[in-house]
Amino acid sequence: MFFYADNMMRFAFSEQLDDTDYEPGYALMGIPFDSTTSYRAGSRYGPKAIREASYNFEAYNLRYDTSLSCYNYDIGDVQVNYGNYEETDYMIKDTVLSLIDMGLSPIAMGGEHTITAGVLGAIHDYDEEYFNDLTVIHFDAHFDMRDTYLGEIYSHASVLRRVHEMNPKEIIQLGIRSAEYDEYQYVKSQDNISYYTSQDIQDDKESVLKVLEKVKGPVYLTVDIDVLDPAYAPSVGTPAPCGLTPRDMEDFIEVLAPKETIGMDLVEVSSDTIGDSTSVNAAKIIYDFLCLQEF
Ligand SMILES: [Mn+2]
Repeated sequence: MFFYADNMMRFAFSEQLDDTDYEPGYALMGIPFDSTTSYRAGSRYGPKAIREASYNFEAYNLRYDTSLSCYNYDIGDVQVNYGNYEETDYMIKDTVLSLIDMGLSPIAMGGEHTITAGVLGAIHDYDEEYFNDLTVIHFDAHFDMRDTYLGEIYSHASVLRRVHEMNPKEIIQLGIRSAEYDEYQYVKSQDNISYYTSQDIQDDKESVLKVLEKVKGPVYLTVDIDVLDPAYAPSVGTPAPCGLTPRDMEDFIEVLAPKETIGMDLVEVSSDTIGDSTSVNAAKIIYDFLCLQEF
């Protein structure tokens, strides 16, 4: 009898994709690119760390009283070109476009936050009109709205600016607590960007949840794990104190996951030890998201 027959190279509960015999669902992929990281590097190991940590959870989800039952496939890691995001962006887009063609929604495991530009870029290139109706929900300690960072157009600190330039319907930023003055002015000057700081959420989470409940149409989630307090997620590219708790994330995912979610990413995990709380909390967010999917 097999007591434990899973493949640790895949996310727990996922299947291997057989492209001649599969059902529409989610496709998990690692994107181990971390070349523009400015402080704690190492998110290239994020996909490995998240997959390893995912084996801590059980198929029944007590918090939501449901079991993980949706179709989801772990297709492995996207080939990246270290040191060259433009080239990497092309490879991410090519992969995600192929998945969309197959009726599979992407769940990307970073890697640094820059990779979100590739995943959302593919959704944008696939159907621009559809993209214009998309709400991007962005969990992060930082706005990531700089025009450029250290001379780079594509950077973890400017990725949401690149996403905003693609013209989604709306961007809602949650857990923000660190900013550069110019990007803060930019965010405030845009009608279709709103933000809630970690203090706003601590003071009145219920009204933020009510805002999210009202979101209609397609939704994409981008989760920078540094949105959590460093007490829960210390191994990140750019840690910032006074962040959210894992319980806050459970509450947000409960409201967001059942919407028309066309994909998500979880980025900036740079765990370098087994059992690091950063990767455990990252895996938990993806696990919770999948538990609340019905197809
Ligand atoms: Mn970020």
